[in-house]
Amino acid sequence: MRIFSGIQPTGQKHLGNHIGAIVRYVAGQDRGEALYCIVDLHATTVAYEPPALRAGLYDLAALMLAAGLDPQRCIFFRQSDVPEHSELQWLLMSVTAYGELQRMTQFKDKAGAAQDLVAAGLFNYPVLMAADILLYQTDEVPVGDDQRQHIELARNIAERFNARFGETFVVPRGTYPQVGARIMDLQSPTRKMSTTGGSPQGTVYVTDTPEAIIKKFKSAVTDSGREVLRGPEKPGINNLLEILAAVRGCEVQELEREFEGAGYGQFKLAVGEAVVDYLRPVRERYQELRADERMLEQTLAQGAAKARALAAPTIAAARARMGVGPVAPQA
Ligand code: AQP
Repeated sequence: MRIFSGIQPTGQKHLGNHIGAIVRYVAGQDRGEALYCIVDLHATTVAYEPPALRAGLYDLAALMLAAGLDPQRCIFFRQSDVPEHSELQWLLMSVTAYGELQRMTQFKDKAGAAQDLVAAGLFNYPVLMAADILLYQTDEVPVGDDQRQHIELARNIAERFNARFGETFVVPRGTYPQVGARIMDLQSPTRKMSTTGGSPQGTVYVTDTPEAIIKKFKSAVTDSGREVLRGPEKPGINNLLEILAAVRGCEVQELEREFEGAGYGQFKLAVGEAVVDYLRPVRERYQELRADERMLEQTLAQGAAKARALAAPTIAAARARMGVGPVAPQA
């Protein structure tokens, strides 16, 4: 079974990225042949500064290794080191409808928030994501809930290509965590915790100090009730319950029983402390790994060589079926 997922080297990674994606990447190493890619090309589709992009890449590579990615048990690489991703994106654009891309909610959100230029790359972002996935004949794509629409598009693109040019791609399926598929902003719990659209106090970063984490949880927005129980009118408490369940690996019902009669203040502090304990080993290991950029470069380069070897037959098949380039020599 092949697992693939990509993650952007933008900003610091938050608790949503960690629970919704990174811890599941680590688990995937024991479930199949796993490939994880830092998608630096995706990060160029919105306004950015080149030195910050490179620094963000090292930050993220160190963070993922600190969280438990093991380059001996997965293929860990940088997207731009494997030019087949960009080539396949171009080929797949011939089976992607303009109207489909116009319907992508992430494009609409990000285009709406753009200060000046809305890059064509932002519009075509989901096709590059489809190329990332399809290039490796991926079965499963572990992602957070916000990626459902992009995964559906990747499936449609694969099916359309197979129908038009002949069976070429595995049609992938997205996998979503049972708890923590959409961690919400602590200050605006009806909006997802996000790198670009969140509030500073409502976003918990993996590398935040314990003091900062506790402060953010203590000031988390709740509601006018008193009971630590899930409910339709309680987005703040629902989110905190979900975070604690994900961090402890337990059911929300168990937590409702445990915190029966406890006030919101006590509960918020308990969630903050659990998150501090949960992230502490990652943060400590991160400091060590981040200092060694040479090691990070070497790790990513070795991963890219393995990824290119896996990508070669798929890109050759796509080119041949589309009639692009010379006729492939007969074996
Ligand atoms: N709030 C979230 N809860 C659960 N999972 C989440 N993911 C993102 N936000 C949440 C998942 O994290 C993975 C990496 O996402 P990315 O590469 O898009 O990184 P990002 O740009 O840092 O993600 P953000 O924070 O969501 O950014 P913006 O603000 O740009 O929208 C994906 O699997 C994603 O589902």
